[in-house]
Parts: sequence; structure tokens; C-alpha cells
Amino acid sequence: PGASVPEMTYQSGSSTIKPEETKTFVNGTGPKITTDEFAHASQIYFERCAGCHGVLRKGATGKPLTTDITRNRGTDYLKALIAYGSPAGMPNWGSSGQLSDQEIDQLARFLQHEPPQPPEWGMKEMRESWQLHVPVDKRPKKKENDYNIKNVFAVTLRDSGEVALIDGDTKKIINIIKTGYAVHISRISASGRYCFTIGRDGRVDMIDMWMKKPDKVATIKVGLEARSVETSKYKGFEDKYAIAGSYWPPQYVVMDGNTLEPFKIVSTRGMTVSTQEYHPEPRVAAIVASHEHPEFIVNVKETGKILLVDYRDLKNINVKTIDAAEFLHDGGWDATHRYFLTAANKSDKIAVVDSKERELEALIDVDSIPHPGRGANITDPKFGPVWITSALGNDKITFIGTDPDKHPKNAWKVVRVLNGQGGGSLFVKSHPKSKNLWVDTPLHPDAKVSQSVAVFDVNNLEAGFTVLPIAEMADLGEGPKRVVQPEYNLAGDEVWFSVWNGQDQKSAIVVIDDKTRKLKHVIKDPRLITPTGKFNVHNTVADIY
Ligand code: DHE
Repeated sequence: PGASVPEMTYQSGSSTIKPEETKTFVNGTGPKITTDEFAHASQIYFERCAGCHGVLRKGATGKPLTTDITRNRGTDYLKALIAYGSPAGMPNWGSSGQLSDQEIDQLARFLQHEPPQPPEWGMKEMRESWQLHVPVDKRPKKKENDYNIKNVFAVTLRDSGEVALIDGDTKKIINIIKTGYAVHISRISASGRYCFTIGRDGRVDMIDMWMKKPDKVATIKVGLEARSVETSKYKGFEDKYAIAGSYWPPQYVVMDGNTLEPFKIVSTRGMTVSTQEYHPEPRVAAIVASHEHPEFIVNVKETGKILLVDYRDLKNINVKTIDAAEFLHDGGWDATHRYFLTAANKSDKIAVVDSKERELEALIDVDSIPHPGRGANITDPKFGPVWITSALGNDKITFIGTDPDKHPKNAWKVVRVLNGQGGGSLFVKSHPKSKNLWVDTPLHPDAKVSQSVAVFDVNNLEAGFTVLPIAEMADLGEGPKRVVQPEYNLAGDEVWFSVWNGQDQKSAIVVIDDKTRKLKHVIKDPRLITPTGKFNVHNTVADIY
């Protein structure tokens, strides 16, 4: 069966690589194409196609589109496929009106030429992009503001290329900071002082929460496209290092945790775990910091490998490679922070890494495209501690036992599957102090579903879910208004949702009282443009979810 509509919409997200940044090889072997047409088609390819087929067209979620294949198919075949799509999950770019006949024709010819190669991005480029806005000795020696920093939220303002820092106590905006474009995640250093953001365009910004008005102190561009950033958390290494992973070039870089000075770049190109073939573009997906050893745990998407990157000696770097499954995406810790559970979304598996023993603990089969975010941890009344994921491809909410000591029979097994509102779910969330499990569905095709969330009572899971019409509560008027990513406050008694509207429409953040499940507050402000991810400082530092 093919990939579903929500999955395709999600994975064909645009690339930030610009055609003028690429080297082109129009070499006469393919059909006629002008330089302008080639540039326009590259732009379309990076925006619409690279997410699934890869920058180098080696294939990932989508089929490979190398010239040996495309020239064989020919222009007419490719045009029809682009226009009408396929049951295997290729969207119908033409009949849906998203691309014109002329654009489809250009794209079909473009695909029969060698792919334009985006540039590499090494130490020279990184150092040139690196800006230390405030050197360490010019920064506050102690906290210079009265904010309860642990309850501040870093909120991605996707389309404006900014992050809003919001005071969780007063719900007021502290500052809006220019960052990279479409910041994917924010992570906070072990001390809680520094917030690191990663833009889709590979730009990392570092924010100092101790400043009178918290603001940027350093910036670096680590590649042309990226999604992940993290900081060292092991005892003795708090705030010492930061790491960022890139989609292009396929690599990660370890940096100074106080300045973002780049120290060590490591490529992820290599062999896949399944067929053991070379892959030129294995993108870096989720990264977490180990609590058990001085190392980062790095997911490499297309090769299906999980890297344990020991940061003690960067000159003689020690990287342990764990074979998991393709394509590794997002994931998070179990409640004890010993086991890292992560989705392999082409294989429909959850991989479990034992971060203490530094090895693969289990590979668990689940249904159609698990998408946990960092997942949710609760104590199931029947099965004990579990970690939970929802899915893009169906309405299933899957519970996996995580306690091999006291519940060995349930460990690393799917112990319970609940049915939620539908497919197109991205994130689940709970909190140790909460009795609720929240499940969003922002990519569900039905607006009623994408604009609301489901909530389950942890003590009565069989009773099914209650629906909260979050977008309606925000009362914003027109727009697509997807409700995305639950996030708890410090006390664990409020849960925040983004109501993610169009760029020119009104968006908001809706705060729900977790006990009563009633509306507590709506944060509305014209500056809140397209909010998506929200990261509470304390919960992010302490990996509470
Ligand atoms: Fe994400 C997490 C990649 C689309 C919002 N997203 C992640 C992570 C990765 C990733 C690798 C894990 C990072 C980590 O933990 O270190 N996301 C991708 C894609 O490749 C994809 C499918 C397509 C794309 O072109 O980017 C994609 N993601 C989206 C969206 O469309 C979302 C909803 C809105 C947006 O901003 O683009 C989105 N992704 C998020 C959020 C998280 C995330 C909010 C962090 C969730 C958390 O609670 O940890």
C-alpha cells in the first residue's frame, strides 16, 4: 500500500537550498533545456520533491530518480506521473493545480539531466558564517532578570524565521528573536542558561537566558539544510558542547557550547544497514544527549544507523555505530532516561537503544509510519511504565513497555494500541504529574480533526478519548489553523497548543488547564506568526515528556 496523503504532505516539505547555490551539469545527454528552465525546475525540485526523493535523487520515501532511470522512462511518462501521481503515494501535482503544464514539462526534462549538486559546507564556510555577538566575558556573571527561566517557552515562529520567548508564568512575550528560517527545534543547555535553535536553513542561534532581556549571543550556519541541535548533558560536561546535524551536506558538527565555535565535522555518508549499499546523502535526524555517558546519540536517517558520538576527545573521536533500521527520524527517552526509543519510518519499527550498555536493546514492529516527536511516558495501570507514539499513516496510538526490571514480560513489546481521531498525527504528550495523554492530528485531511486534539484519561484508557476543539477556542477567523504539538509548563498543570494558521492570518497559542481540561488562556499577538514547536526550558533540559 502507498503512503497516505498526510504523510506525503509532511515529507515533501520545502528545502532551503537555492538553485544558484548549486553546480549544474547540463551536458547535452538529456532532452533540450535552457539554463533558465533548468534553474526554475531545480527550484521546484528542491521545494517539492527533494524531501522524498533526496537532493541527489537517490530515493528515500520516494523512488530513485537517477538519470539511468529517468532517461529510460522519457519525457511523456514523467510528465504523466508528475501530473497525475501514483497509488504508491506520489502526489498529483498537475491535476491538483499545484504545478502548471509548463512547469511539469520543465521538471520532466530536468529530471533527465544529472542532478545539480549543492555545495559542500566545511570548516572554512562554517567559520566564515560564525558570529560571536556577545563574547563570553561580556555576558552577565549572574542572572540579570526576574524571569522564572525554568518556565519560559521557546516558541518557533515558523514562517517569519523567529523564535518567541514566552514567560510561562505571565503568558507575556519576553522577546522575539530573529533566527534561522523555520526553526525546527530548540534545545536548552544542561544548566538551563542557553537556548539553541536550529533553522531549516542550517543556521544555529544561541540565546542567553541570563541577559536582562534574553537575546542572541552567537550564530553559525552549519549547512544548507538541517533539523537537529543538542547540547552536552553528562556530569562534568554540562554546557560544554553543542552539536548540530544537517540534511545537506550529510554531516554533524560538534561545537563549543559557550560560543558555537565549530570544532569537529563528521560526514555520515556510508553504507545502509539493509542492503549495505553506499548512500551519498544520509541525513542527520534526531539527536539526544546521553545521561549515562559523555556522548551524543545521533540518528542517521537513510543508512538506518544510530551513532554514539563520544565527545571527550574530539581529536581522536570515538563513534560507536549501532545498526538499527531505515529511515530513522524522531524519538525520545523512556522515563528513566536510560533507553532512547526512536522511529524508523520506512521499516515501521521503533528502535530502542540502551544508552547505559551502549547497544541496541530491541527493534519493535509497529503500524504504518510511527511519528512520536519525543514520545510520551506514562504509567499504564495494567502494563506499568510505557512510552507512546502516534502515527502519520493511521489512527493508532501505540504503547511500548519500557521497564525490563519490574515488568520484564512487557518490556519492548507493544502492550496496548488505542485508536485516536485519525491519521496525520505528529505528536503525543504527557507529564509525570498529569493523568492525561494528549494526541494531536495536524495533518489529518478533515479540518474538524486537524483543528482539535484528543485526550485520554491515563487511569481509564479503555473509555476512549475526549475531543477538545482547540482552534475554535482561539477564535481566530479564517485559515487552515492546524493544532500542533502539546507542551507542558514547569508545574505540569498546563498544556500549551499552537494554533498554526497561514502566514497572513492570525495564529495563537491555547493554554489548557490540565486538571479540568478547560480553556485557561489564549495567547494572541500580531507578532505570533505561524507558531509550531514549543519548548519549555525545564522540561527540555530534564527530558520530561
Ligand atoms: Fe519536523 C522534530 C524532521 C516536517 C515540526 N522534525 C523533528 C525532528 C526531525 C524532523 C529530524 C527531530 C529533531 C530532534 O529531535 O533532534 N520534520 C522533519 C522533516 O524532515 C519533515 C518531515 C519535512 C521537512 O521538510 O522538514 C518535518 N516538522 C515538520 C513539519 O511540517 C512541522 C509540523 C512544522 C515545521 O516547523 O516545519 C514540524 N518537527 C517539528 C517539531 C519537532 C520536530 C515541532 C519537535 C517535536 C518535539 O516535541 O520534540
